[in-house]
Amino acid sequence: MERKTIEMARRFALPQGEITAEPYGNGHINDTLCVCVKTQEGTRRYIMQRVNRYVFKRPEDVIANIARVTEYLRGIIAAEGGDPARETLTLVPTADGKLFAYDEDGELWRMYLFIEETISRDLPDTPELFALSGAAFGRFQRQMGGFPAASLVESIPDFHNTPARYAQLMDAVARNEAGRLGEVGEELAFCRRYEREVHTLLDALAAGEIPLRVTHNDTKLNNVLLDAQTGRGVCVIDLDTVMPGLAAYDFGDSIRFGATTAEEDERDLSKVSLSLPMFEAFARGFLGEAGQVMGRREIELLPMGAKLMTLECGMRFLADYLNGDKYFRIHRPGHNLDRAHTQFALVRSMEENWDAMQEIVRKI
Ligand code: ADP
Ligand code: GN1
Ligand code: MG
Repeated sequence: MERKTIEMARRFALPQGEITAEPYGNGHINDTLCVCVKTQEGTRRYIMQRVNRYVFKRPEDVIANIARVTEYLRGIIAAEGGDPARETLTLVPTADGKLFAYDEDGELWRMYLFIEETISRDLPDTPELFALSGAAFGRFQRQMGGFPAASLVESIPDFHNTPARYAQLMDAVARNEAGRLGEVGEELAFCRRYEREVHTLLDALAAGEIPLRVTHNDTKLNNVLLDAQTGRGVCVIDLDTVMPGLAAYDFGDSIRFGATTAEEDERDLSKVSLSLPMFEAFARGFLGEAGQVMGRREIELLPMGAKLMTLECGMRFLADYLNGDKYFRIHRPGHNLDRAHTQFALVRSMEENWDAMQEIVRKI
């Protein structure tokens, strides 16, 4: 593997020097490597990724989206006095000027400049740091405000279409591909209670109450790089799912992952609950940036975004468990079922804190 990845790395336009590569990060989808090149001036680092072709059926479209979005952001960041090489991703071209390379198995690889002196987290350390990540995702949405949304390819159709995700779960139930249906009766009963509520956001869109925007759609805390010194959100990464979407998706997915008291795969469910201080901190950070361009109804629906994104992610983990773990990378048997459990526990906790969540958003 090491030899193969180094051969792959050599296809990109890197400086002269000895190359090493190591697995990197905690993403569930792509294979990520940190590539180091020892040059005469010192070591330079890069992120090289094999794009998951089960998840992304048309990986070249994903690269095209990312190239357009990062180019647009570079212009905005420079105009706002920022540092485009640090505040958005930079694709490294291949020696023959393409933004990706195929290996002999037909898998697509890409490379980014490594953004140095940053950290990424799976749980926020403090509400203050979480507010800074909220500001970064809110800023991303504000900066993308003028981009022609319809010109982006939908890299995964119906990605946050929660009713469609519900239907996919029911389809997985009907197929029972891995023979695990007997184990998940309670979990399914829980999801069925939401059969109507899953429509709330898309109904509001259809009724013209909220707008379609360019959204990131995968706003996990570990998809923003924080400055190692100050904790400021430096760069929003993992742009594979940037597509037309709703503000509530980006807000909600961040809350799902970061405003919880336990990791996404915690087995002790007594540890899982919504943290209201984290919720409030993120909402302040996010609305401080994105609030400038959002409407009243859009803001009101943010708590619903948190609940539906959490439920939806739980349904996706559960469906993947039923399908035999084909989509999300797992590290132990039952991993996707454990992940589904934390999501449903968090939805329950949100129900218990529902009035407080609404009140916090109203107050801000
Ligand atoms: P996945 O889609 O599998 O989640 P990501 O693109 O999020 O893959 O990358 C996985 C991890 O690699 C991130 O959480 C982050 O820690 C790190 N990472 C990704 N891109 C960069 C970059 N340009 N500079 C530094 N670290 C990065
Ligand atoms: C995946 O790629 P990563 O690990 O940042 C997934 C998200 C899920 C998340 C759950 C393309 O995100 O939608 O919310 O796992 N990304 C894709 O942790 O499906
Ligand atoms: Mg990621």
